[in-house]
Amino acid sequence: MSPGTRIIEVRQNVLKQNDLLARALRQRFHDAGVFVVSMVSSPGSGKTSLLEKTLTLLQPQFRVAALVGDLATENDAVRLARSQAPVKQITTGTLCHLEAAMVQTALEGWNLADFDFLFIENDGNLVCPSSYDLGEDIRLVLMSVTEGEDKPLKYPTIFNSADAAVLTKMDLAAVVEFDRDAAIHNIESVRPGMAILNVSAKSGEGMEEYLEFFRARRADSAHRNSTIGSGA
Ligand SMILES: Nc1nc2c(ncn2[C@@H]2O[C@H](COP(=O)(O)OP(=O)(O)OP(=O)(O)O)[C@@H](O)[C@H]2O)c(=O)[nH]1
Ligand SMILES: [Mg+2]
Repeated sequence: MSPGTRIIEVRQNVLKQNDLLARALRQRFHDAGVFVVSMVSSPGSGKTSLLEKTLTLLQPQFRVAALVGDLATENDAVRLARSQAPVKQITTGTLCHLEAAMVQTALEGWNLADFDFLFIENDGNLVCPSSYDLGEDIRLVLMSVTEGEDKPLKYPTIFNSADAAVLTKMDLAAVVEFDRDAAIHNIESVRPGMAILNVSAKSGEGMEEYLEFFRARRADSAHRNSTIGSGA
């Protein structure tokens, strides 16, 4: 057996282990009635800014909580905690993504039935998180207007692993001459039919539609679960 083959086997085992844990987590989330949204993007696309606003705006109506991954620092947890929602930081050290086991450990001490929504902000990275299922109901891939319209073409795997794309920092779109049609065309060419939302955490543009997307997807999921539960 060549050394190259051994590396592939180890990686497959790690992924299989993660998939099994993620499946168990997904079942726990469904049993507890919590709708789980994860966010992936390159560093600095605006995940924490958008999530802080999301937690704040959803709270009058819903019970929300968040986990946030970074290689180092508690900075993002400190920012998210300003929303008054329960928040935990996961530091991944040399790893550039979250894994289901990290989520499972971070959830210790929380009663999932206390939450309607759990958000998971992944490490800022457009490559590593794509292969790791975290048991989430939906995965959002964020792309800020300052990154260039070609990111879906350069990083197709992460766009393929996500359920919806969120174009962020829309308040800067004109300044950086963001070509929205080209960005949408590129997303569509990688993942036809993907839901695409436009937001600015700074100006609040698009936030209502963005929040409505979650409310609708959570309601759909609750309906599906009750139909399955009733055997209908
Ligand atoms: N103009 C503008 N700036 C934004 C917006 N959202 C985030 N930013 C800025 O973009 C920078 C990065 O934002 P973060 O929210 O920390 O991004 P992130 O994706 O969480 O970053 P990492 O967790 O490090 O990957 C900060 O300086 C934010 O103030 C926005 O909607 N408009
Ligand atoms: Mg962040």
